[in-house]
Formats: sequence, C-alpha cells, structure tokens
Amino acid sequence: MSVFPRILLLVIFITVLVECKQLFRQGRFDSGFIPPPKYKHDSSLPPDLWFDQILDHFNPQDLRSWKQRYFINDTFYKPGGPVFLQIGGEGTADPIWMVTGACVDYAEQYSALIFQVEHRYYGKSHPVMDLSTPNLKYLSSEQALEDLAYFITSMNSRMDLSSAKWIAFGGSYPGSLATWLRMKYPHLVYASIASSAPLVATADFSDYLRVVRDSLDTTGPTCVENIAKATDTLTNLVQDQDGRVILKSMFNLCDDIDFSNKNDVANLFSSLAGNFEGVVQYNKDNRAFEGGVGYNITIDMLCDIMNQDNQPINNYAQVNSLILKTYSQKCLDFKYMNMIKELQDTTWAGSAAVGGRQWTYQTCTEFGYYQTSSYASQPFGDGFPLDFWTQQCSDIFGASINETVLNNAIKFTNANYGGLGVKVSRIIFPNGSIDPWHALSVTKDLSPEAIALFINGTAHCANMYPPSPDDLPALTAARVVISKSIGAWLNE
Ligand SMILES: *[C@@H]1O[C@H](CO)[C@@H](O)[C@H](O)[C@H]1NC(C)=O
Ligand SMILES: *[C@@H]1O[C@H](CO)[C@@H](O)[C@H](O)[C@H]1NC(C)=O
Ligand SMILES: *[C@@H]1O[C@H](CO)[C@@H](O)[C@H](O)[C@H]1NC(C)=O
Ligand SMILES: *[C@@H]1O[C@H](CO)[C@@H](O)[C@H](O)[C@H]1NC(C)=O
Ligand SMILES: CC(=O)N[C@H]1CO[C@H](CO)[C@@H](O)[C@@H]1O
Repeated sequence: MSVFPRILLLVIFITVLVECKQLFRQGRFDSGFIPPPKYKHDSSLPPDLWFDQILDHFNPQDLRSWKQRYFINDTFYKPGGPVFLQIGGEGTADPIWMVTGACVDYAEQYSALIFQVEHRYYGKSHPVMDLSTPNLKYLSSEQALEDLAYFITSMNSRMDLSSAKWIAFGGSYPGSLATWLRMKYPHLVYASIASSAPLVATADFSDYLRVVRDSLDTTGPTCVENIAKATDTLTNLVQDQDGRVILKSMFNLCDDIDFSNKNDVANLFSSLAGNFEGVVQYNKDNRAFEGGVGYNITIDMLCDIMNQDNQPINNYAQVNSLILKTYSQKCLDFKYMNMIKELQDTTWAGSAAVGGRQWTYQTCTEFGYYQTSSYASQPFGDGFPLDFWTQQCSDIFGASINETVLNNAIKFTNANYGGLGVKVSRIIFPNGSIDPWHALSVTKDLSPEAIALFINGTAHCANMYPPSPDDLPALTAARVVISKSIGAWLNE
C-alpha cells in the first residue's frame, strides 16, 4: 500500500509493502502526486496502448525512438466533439482516470474523446535501458511537452482529428505541463485546466510549511501550538543520550539515533513533519480506491490527537504511530543513507523507479520545490534547511548534479516558462486553500482569459476527483465553473 517516499507531487498508492520506510517525501506519494480516485476496480479499464515516441526532440539527427504508453476512451465521443488530453505526471499513469473523475464527467457532457498519455520515464514508459544518471538526460519537462505535441499531431492525422479542439487536463506537475503546453502550442491545444499547478520553480519552498501551518490552524490555534511544544521537547531530548533512548521507543524508530550524524537528525525531524504534510496535502480528497489506505486520515483527526490532554510530545508520537500503522510500517526509518541508497538504485525493477528517483532528478535539474524548514513561524523546527535537500542531489546522482546545477536550472525554468508571468489564455487554474502547493500557483486571475479558481477548504487537486456527497459547496461550485467554461470555450 502506499508508502510515500521522500519526493514531490502527483500520483498514487503503490502496492509495495516495504518495511521501515519513510512515509512522505517532498509532498509526493510513491507513484506521484495524485492518488487515484475512489472507484471499484473492474475488468473494463481501457487497455495499454503504445505510441512510437521520439527519444530526443531537440536533436533531429538522433533517430532513436521508444514506446510510450497511452490510453483511450471513445465511449462518449461524437465526431466533431473535442478531445480531452489527460497529461501523465511523475508516477505510473492510472487508467482509472479514463473511466471516473471530473474529466470523464465533462467528456460525457461534451461528447469528448479522452486520451491519457503517460509521462516519459514513469510507469511503463521507459525510453532508456535504466535510470543511471547519464541515461536520465532525456528526462525533462521540455522533452515531455514535445512528446505531447508530437502525440497530438500524430493522432490528428492518424484519427482525422485535425479540426477537433484539444483541451489539456493536468493536476500538480501535469497541471504545470497543461499550462506550458497551451502556452507553447496554442495551435494544437485549444484550452487547459491546470489544477494545483506549481508554476514557479524555487529551491527553497519554505512556504509549503507555512500553508501546512495555516491549514492545521483552521481547526483552532492549539494544534499548531502543541506541535511547536512537541518540537521543542524533541529538540531537547535528541541532544541527550537518555533522551535519544526515550525517543527511539516513543517514536518507534528502526535504529538508535546517532546525534553526530546531522543528516539522520534532519531526516528524523523532516519525517515527523511529513506525517502532517501528507495528510494536509490530500485532506478529504475523494481519492481512495477500494482497499486503498490513508485516505481516511484527516487534519481534524491529527489535530484531535495533538489537542489531547497529554504531553504534546506524547501526542506527536501518537500521530506518528497512527501513520506508521496506517501504512503498515513496523518502525520509522529515519536513516539518511537508507533513503539515499534506495534512490541510487538505477534499475527499472527497484522501488525508487516507481518515481522517486526520476522525480528527485527533475527537482535537482529543473524545479527544486524542497519543503525546507526555513519559514520561521511554522511549528516543525528548523532542522531540515535547504542544504539538507540540495546535498541529496549529488549524494544520489553524483557530483555533476550539484547545487550550482540546481540554481542554474531554476533560473532557466522560470525564464523559459515565465513563472507566474506566464502569458496564456483559455485556461483555468483551480487551487485549494489548504493545499500547500497553491503557494506556487496562480491564485489571482492573470487576465480575463486566464482565471484563478480558488477553492476554499480543499486540498491538492480536489476538483479532479469524482464528486462525493461530502464535498464542500465551494468544490461543487468550482466543478460547475470549469464545466461551464469548457462549454463556453467550445462555443467560441
Ligand atoms: C469510458 O468511461 C465510461 C464511464 O466510466 C465507461 O462506462 C466506459 O466503459 C469507458 N469506455 C472505455 C472504452 O473504456
Ligand atoms: C481507515 O480505514 C481503514 C480501512 O477501511 C480502517 O482499517 C482504519 O481503521 C481506518 N482508520 C481510521 C483512523 O479511521
Ligand atoms: C557542479 O557540476 C558541474 C557540472 O555538472 C561542474 O562543472 C562543477 O564543477 C560542479 N561543482 C561542484 C562544486 O562540484
Ligand atoms: C473560507 O471558509 C471559512 C470557513 O468555512 C470561512 O471562515 C472563510 O471566511 C472562507 N474564506 C473565503 C475567502 O471565502
Ligand atoms: C491564499 C490566496 O492566495 N488566496 C487568493 C486566491 O485567489 C482568490 C481569487 O481567486 C483571492 O481572492 C485570494 O486572496
């Protein structure tokens, strides 16, 4: 079931049960940023299809190609109808999104053909033999955008769709891709819905924990206050031999704490913050398929524990136990080198290949997005600053992927795509008020044609899920706005 490794944003619960793993990394589940929606699995999911894709779009002399996976649902399509393109992200593409979720509802309403294209290097879309650092050089958002443009032009001629209006859908990193695809290829992509899309690359994403704090604060001030008290106690105990023995048993740690190992200590603090990050980011999203885990843990539940009449450190430990139990972890593995070793595995069969290694590479070479402890007024301490994150790039990928590379890459990404100055039209940017990622996204209209849709009370990509009777009114209203906008665009 889902173990969240330590990297960023969008996709799923991997059904690998690994003991002693960190649970949440950089805001991302094992398989990516958007866990699958609630749906009863049955045999009628669309089958894998394969597209001959170009390896290096930026070198016309390189004729190598590879097989990219995609899915199609033509049940609702009527000739003359639009084409909805679901953009895959940093995890395995899940065909469940071809039969359920908001995009499918809109497809039924507007007689659309639906495609989903898996992102290169993730899932079953393997452009190269393995994930060695040299082989990762074709992994970038730019290559991914070219994949999509080439896919669209090919399908236009193969399926006679040239006059169809393509609308791109994506949430989280694919939301950014949906934005940039519309910007770069307005003649191929007619409109985009870019949910919870982080458009600004930044190494130090300290605002993440600011929003986590604000989201926990919606339950009242004591939750955050008690976390801060627990962090103080933790900070004191960890400096003391007897204290470390107490912490080991209290937090069910897999190993003794070696205080001289700064990376282990940082990783411990970061993992305990991760218990809250993972819950806040996906709070009450209608996401779990039958048998999925973790979807029923909410902000309210964690804050109820933190507000118990008990020592805050004990409550903090109880939250940790709940998360460990939920993800079937025997103990909390906070050893830095265990995490690094796992992410160094270059095989497609390794657990890091589910997306952890690839996404870490994209953070190191394009986006940063490190959820550091540098924002002062958050309750999780200052124990995992930016250098704790940036060193991971060279520790995992070698000295050639270092902090200089990261800083240059971030400047390039923002210049290349425009950050929040992106010039784009016929696009909606839905965002959730409690989702930490809204801090890097569009929350104010860019223009009358590029609209922010801020959803009060919801988490990451909530609008993409199928409706649920528990949905907040603002979420229901947002889905209607999106649906009506699509209708209006199609009538233009
Ligand atoms: C398309 O989605 C609808 C709605 O879930 C489903 O009934 C239909 O079987 C799907 N079609 C294909 C070809 O998967
Ligand atoms: C969450 O759901 C699972 C499976 O349905 C259940 O075993 C578990 O007790 C639930 N956890 C909480 C905290 O409600
Ligand atoms: C960082 O990597 C670049 C090239 O990948 C290399 O030229 C540079 O010397 C490295 N810097 C350090 C401090 O290792
Ligand atoms: C969001 O909802 C909360 C609680 O329901 C309410 O107090 C707040 O005023 C709302 N904010 C906006 C901007 O509508
Ligand atoms: C937190 C935040 O950025 N909120 C903004 C979201 O977007 C709306 C407009 O759509 C603004 O009014 C909010 O201030």
